[in-house]
Amino acid sequence: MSENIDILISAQNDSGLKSIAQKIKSGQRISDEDCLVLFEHGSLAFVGSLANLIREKLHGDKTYFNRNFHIEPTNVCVFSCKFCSYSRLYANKEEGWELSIDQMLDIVKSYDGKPITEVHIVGGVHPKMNLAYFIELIQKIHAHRPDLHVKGFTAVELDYMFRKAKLSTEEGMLQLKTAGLQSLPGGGAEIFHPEIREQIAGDKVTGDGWLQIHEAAHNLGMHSNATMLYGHIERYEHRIDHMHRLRDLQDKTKGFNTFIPLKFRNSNNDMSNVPESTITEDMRMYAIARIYLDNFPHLKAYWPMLGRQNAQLSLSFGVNDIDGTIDDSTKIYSMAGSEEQTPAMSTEQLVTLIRQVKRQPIERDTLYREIKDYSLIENENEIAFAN
Ligand code: V47
Ligand code: SF4
Repeated sequence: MSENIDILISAQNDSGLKSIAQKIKSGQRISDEDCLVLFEHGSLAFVGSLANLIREKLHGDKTYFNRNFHIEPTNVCVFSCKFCSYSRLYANKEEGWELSIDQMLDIVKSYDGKPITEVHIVGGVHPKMNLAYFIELIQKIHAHRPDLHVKGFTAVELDYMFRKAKLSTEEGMLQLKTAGLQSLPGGGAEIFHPEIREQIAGDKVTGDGWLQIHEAAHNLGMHSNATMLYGHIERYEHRIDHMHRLRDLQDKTKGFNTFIPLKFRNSNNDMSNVPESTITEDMRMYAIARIYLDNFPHLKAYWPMLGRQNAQLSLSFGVNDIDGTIDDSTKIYSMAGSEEQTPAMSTEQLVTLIRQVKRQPIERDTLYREIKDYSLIENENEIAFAN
């Protein structure tokens, strides 16, 4: 692999790209200016090979997935993000839903006896679902199934809950942690830079507010993920600013597990006039994120949004995790035009997807502790699956 990179570097005529590649090869951090050069001038093959070098240095061929399921308490939302195809102002028979605690517990109970390790809880921001409501939900899930890792609530939901409860971020987070919340998903980050954020998500938590909430969680020993919604009206400079803020916070807390670039999908929303990014641009985005975010251990392609074949392709462009939702009733992408209308993949299918591109399938828990190495299993029948 290292010889291939030497060939790539010596074949490079652009002296700027050549010196960036040398930096990456020797494990140095790239600057924002370098990152812009990669976005503007790096070919897919160039950034892809460098990202793959880093991916293989960090993880070899290991490709992680986990067994989880999603609960979406509601799609009623007080905010009005322009890219959102999913939220409704109020619940009605056709399009809006709001689940009671018992209904959500029934979803949890439907996985009894199945080897699921995580529940992922995210939804719209319902004016009546407050901190006390979610504390009760988490406590009940925890009491029913203490081994299940509860990953829940975007910084957008948390900011609203804490403000309504008139609590500081630290106090609110502590209450949720005490109830049994173990980590935070990466949603709600969008693009931090106010020039873009104000246009696409102007009424919800600011970029600084999002970062402050994740910092508070990290300070309590909780881990979290970070996303970035790209491929709409932002410029490369905004993507770099976004990743810069994440890299800085990660230097401080080391609390992020995974970065998840989310490709903007344009169906059924107020930004349907904005064209979607190409697959080439998506793969360049993954690769450059892998190169720039040198302190993030993992890079995830969320297959229900990207589609399974593109997620498979991303494994050659820096990605080492393809989520692994066993049964994803998430509507946020299907309503925005994703290929995956009812996203669900069995463990067997996930393992096959990873094996087809000669990588090593590893089932992990939320914190990336390895549960099972599927490359050691010869007999397909031994791949037990949960659904
Ligand atoms: O914040 C909304 C995005 C996010 C669209 O942490 C859209 O493991 C594309 O963050 N086109 C929520 N994206 C989902 C999320 C997530 C998903 C899976 C795993 C994890 C994790 C986190 O969905 C929102 C927003 O950025 N989104 N609408 C759209 N039209
Ligand atoms: Fe509400 Fe989230 Fe949709 Fe924004 S993206 S409108 S916060 S559900």
